[in-house]
Amino acid sequence: MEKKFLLIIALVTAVVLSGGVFLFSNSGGSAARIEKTLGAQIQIPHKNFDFKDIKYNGGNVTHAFPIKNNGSKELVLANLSTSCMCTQVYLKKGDEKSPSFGMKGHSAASDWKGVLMPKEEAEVIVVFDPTAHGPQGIGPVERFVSAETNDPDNPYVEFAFNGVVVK
Ligand SMILES: [Cu+2]
Repeated sequence: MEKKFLLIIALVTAVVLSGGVFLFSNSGGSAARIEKTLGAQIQIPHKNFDFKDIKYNGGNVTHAFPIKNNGSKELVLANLSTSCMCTQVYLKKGDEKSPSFGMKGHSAASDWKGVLMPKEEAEVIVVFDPTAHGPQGIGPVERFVSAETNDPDNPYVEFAFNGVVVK
């Protein structure tokens, strides 16, 4: 009888503990920390894009913003995030894709960092889901995505896009 009771206590404790661990891991890791690097220099040919008409039923639309490390030291990007839950962002370098990041506070913080060697190029890819806001989301949209960098002159960069969601 006493053994059974102890077993139950052990089981309950195990469940509570694993639940605690799950909750903890679900609350997200810590954001990446970046040190400014003299000689890292991000070059951004364009920071704005107009999708014009975006068909509500046409599926996600994407745009690639090219970036380049124009400096002499490694360029680091981290803490990518978007202004809204309808928008995702990731970094693409050749065939390599970073994880996809969403709206700050709505997705777990990530310590992911992307590195561009001197003269290396990459793309900041934005993905917009025109159905994310439902039929009420028809009409003009304006969103932005952002990233932190180790470029002392551009520690925070933003890319914006706009368009009109149409039926
Ligand atoms: Cu949105």
